[in-house]
Amino acid sequence: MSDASELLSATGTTPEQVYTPQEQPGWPKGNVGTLDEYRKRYKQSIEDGDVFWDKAAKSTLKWTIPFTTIRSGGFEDGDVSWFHDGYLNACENAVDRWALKNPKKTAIIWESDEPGQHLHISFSELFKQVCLVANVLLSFGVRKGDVVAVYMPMVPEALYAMLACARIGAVHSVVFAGFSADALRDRINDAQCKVVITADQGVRGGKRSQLKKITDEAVAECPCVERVLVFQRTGDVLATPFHAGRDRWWHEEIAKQRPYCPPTLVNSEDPLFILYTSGSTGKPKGVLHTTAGYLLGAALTVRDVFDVHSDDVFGCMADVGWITGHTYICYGPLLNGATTVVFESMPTYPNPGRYWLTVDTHKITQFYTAPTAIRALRRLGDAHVAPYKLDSLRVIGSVGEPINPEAWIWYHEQIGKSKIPIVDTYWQTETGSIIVSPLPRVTPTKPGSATLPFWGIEPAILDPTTGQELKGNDVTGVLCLKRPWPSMARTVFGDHSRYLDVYMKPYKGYYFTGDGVTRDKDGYYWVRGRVDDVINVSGHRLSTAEIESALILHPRVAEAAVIGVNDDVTGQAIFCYVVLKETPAEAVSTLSTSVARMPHPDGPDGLKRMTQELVQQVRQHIGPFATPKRIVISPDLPKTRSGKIMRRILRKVANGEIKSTQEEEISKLGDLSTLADPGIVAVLIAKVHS
Ligand code: 6R9
Repeated sequence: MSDASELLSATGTTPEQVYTPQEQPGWPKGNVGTLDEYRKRYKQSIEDGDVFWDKAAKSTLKWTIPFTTIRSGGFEDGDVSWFHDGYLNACENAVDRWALKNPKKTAIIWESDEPGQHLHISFSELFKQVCLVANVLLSFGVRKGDVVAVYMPMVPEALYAMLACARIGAVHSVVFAGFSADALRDRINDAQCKVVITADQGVRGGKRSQLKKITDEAVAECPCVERVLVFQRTGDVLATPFHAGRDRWWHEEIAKQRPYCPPTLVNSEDPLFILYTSGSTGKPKGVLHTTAGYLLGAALTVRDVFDVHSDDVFGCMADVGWITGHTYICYGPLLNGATTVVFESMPTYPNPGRYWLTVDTHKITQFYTAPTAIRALRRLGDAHVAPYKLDSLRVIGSVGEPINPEAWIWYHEQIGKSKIPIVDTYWQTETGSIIVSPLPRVTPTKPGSATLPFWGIEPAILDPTTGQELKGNDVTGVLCLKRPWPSMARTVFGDHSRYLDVYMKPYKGYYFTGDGVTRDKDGYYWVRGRVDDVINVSGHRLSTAEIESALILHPRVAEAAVIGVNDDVTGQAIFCYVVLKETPAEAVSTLSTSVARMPHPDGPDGLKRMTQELVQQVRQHIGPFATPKRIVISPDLPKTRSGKIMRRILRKVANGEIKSTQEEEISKLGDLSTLADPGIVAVLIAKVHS
């Protein structure tokens, strides 16, 4: 955070173009009618929060035992609770209500990796499948409060697994299927999962991933795991290891069960799930969400930010392994009784028209993706969009990172045909659901701005150095929230003091998001990106410390510093500076065998091999999505005399802001007088830019 002021001062100016919403013939009446209505309801949600949330919770969710208390606790001790004497079941809310009312209606459309292969799953079928899996989990001894790891590809069974946990009051911990065995192992052990649910293989972009093999590798170091439940996605039994004592096949287990399982009575504040996310330190945090407040945030944002009506088909292209998948593939759409799309493939498979083919095929009404996908598709050209009608769309959304105006305008013109509103939705794993966003057909939009806060969200912009709130418009600082909201994370699993340290303590009395933000002259919010050591690669949150820890595990690495560099497609990319241990050639053979095989790192071949090994090291420790873009092996890092790495130097050199050692370039680095060895700057510039 020490670099926050510097990061914020580097942000650009705000373009002024405003897009005013237009009414379209034939569209249903919006859930929020006008900007005045938004302002009125927003005002009530802040000034008369108890009345607002009481009504919202009662009209949106089905309560088994209604609540009488609306909110208690606060940021200071991190003891926030909402509706805490109420009881309900998340699965009953997402599934049973609609299975009873409209059993034949499609709950899930599965678009498989191969175009043309899709499935429609009705609410009654979803209900049955979820009950079967819930009974399987009960038969494995899973009980209320137990944590179940879910390591699944994008198949409906991933949702069945999550909802089955919710049904019996178990806590799901979904681990993105792109994570490596090491990362999966750490997450399983942290939450002491007894059961892991996975698949034989994943299929994406025509390629298979070995999920069960990876799970086996992880579970070999997880003494807590008693059972592994394996769904057959490909049925390639020869390629799938199976340990008869511990493993069970999904299809065999559900065949033994009754397709009804009563929902467990769950308190509003009982945990619903844990989701690990990267923070400023190397160890991922198990962000814990509870039941009622989370469900309310998911349901209301789908209804109002996406203007969902009951016959809508909600197409969120995220992966269930991330918060966006939890809230906008699984819970949010289903809580509204809408149809949700589970998309197994990728935007460019088998060609860059895949998203648009999917929209037309399933008549998707709300389409939600990340700026990185929009930028990549824009680059590939408009010809891939041209063959598609896209006339079912009513709202298109963006999430995960700031969207640059060029990408916004392309999305608006090419996908939105210059008439469909874009919702640039700002939120985080910790916020549970969207907190700043336009409302479609209501809020005038400006490309690149997430615009205005959602119900009950009171943003505050603070000066990062003094912690003073910057009131009024035309201010830039760090984004904090002033009051608790229902879907906020309640703790970090097993480490409440870390929760307090990261979110509540940096600015007393506020929740700290970790993002920099500008409030412009119209009161619109422009989220600038992280001011901490978190980088955002293709919308995936990664901690620089976590990547550094992975690099340091390599026997030859003495030190590593990782920073984010700007990238036209992925937003940011991983740039690593690595210092090697002294390894004289003659000493190499005495090190571990993998090291002994390597040539000495000083030669060009040695350097190339070393770099490849380091890339591999990060992929193996975290996952392929964390592949570094560049690794620079340097004799040292720029450090202060007290030994602190001066990251701003590394950042400026890597981003090409400083390319030569001419005095006027070097002066752009600011005060270097605290550097222990000022000579290192020229060495770094030469390494990076020669
Ligand atoms: C939902 C999600 C959270 C971080 C967040 C911020 C960035 C997300 C954004 C955005 C600008 C948006 N972020 N949406 N920045 N505009 N519309 O992405 O959760 O993975 O926890 O990441 O993503 O930096 O702090 P998560």
